[in-house]
Amino acid sequence: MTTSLSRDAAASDLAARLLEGDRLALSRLMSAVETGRDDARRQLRCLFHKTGRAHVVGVTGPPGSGKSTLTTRLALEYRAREKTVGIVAVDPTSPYSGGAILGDRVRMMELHSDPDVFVRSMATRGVMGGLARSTLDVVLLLDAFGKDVVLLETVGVGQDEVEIARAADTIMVVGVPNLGDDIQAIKAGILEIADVLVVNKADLLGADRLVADLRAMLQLGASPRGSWSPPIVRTVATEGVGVSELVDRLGEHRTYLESTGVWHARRVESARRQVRAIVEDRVQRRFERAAANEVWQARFEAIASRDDDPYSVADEVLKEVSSNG
Ligand SMILES: Nc1nc2c(ncn2[C@@H]2O[C@H](COP(=O)(O)OP(=O)(O)OP(=O)(O)O)[C@@H](O)[C@H]2O)c(=O)[nH]1
Ligand SMILES: [Mg+2]
Repeated sequence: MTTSLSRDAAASDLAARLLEGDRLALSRLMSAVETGRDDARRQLRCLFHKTGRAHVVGVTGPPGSGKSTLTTRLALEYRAREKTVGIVAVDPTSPYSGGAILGDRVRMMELHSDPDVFVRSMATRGVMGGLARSTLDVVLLLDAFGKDVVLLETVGVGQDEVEIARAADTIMVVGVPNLGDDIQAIKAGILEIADVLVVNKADLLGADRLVADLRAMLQLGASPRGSWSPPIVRTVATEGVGVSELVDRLGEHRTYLESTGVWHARRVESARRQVRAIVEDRVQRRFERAAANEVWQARFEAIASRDDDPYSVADEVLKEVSSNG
């Protein structure tokens, strides 16, 4: 009892320190969220009403398309415009410490030393519970911390990643020329959710063709995203070319969202997704805990020997996991 009380006190203390701008408290809360510690939920609950201000921009696209390089440049551009920035990189194939090129590394270090930028790489392998749930919680923490913009980098392949990208207010899809079948590489389920399309590596041959293909694709498909038609921006992330225009377009998208009520509608939709992610996560964890129990183990044996059936057992499991806490 004493320990849980003191843990509660420590928890609310961390949340209070985060609100005062303590970066250490922020990273400790992020770790608590990632490892699925129970007190993390209490802290998130305290902080939730302080969130909702940040513009969450999803940066997604095929591996190696330049998402991290572009994210670094975007962050620098936002800083030049006096916005504070959070960066969350989900399962980056290369550590978020800068690209192979010296210039990239130098710019990365510049970001890391800026107190108004906070960079977090999600170590997905150690994450307890759903990736979507923990990523969204980390974004919430940055929002509560007061970041104006949160850039969320995910590789645009796989269900989890698309799910995460969908949680952003503005989804930016980064394509590059010459990826074999260009459009297919970008398409894989993410083109249709793009609010802003980026043709990065515009210094390479084939950029014009990709822009033309994307434009044709956009004209073909009736825009599923209301009256907004996704702009196509060319960038050379390594040089910073096109980045200022990109920040303008992202800002316009936010203005569009707010002026049309789509902002609110999307947040309602993402509230639904978030609740679902939390429910799935909790049910799964309670199930794993319960299933380790001998009584349930015996029921599984009974199913195997056809003395019981999985449907009835599932009904009972659901009753049990929803009744205790
Ligand atoms: N020529 C050219 N190279 C670029 C450009 N942008 C990024 N690169 C290079 O492309 C490589 C991959 O860049 P990253 O930023 O790591 O790409 P990423 O999409 O984050 O990669 P993953 O996170 O591994 O999926 C690096 O070597 C960059 O220097 C560009 O505009 N032009
Ligand atoms: Mg990357």
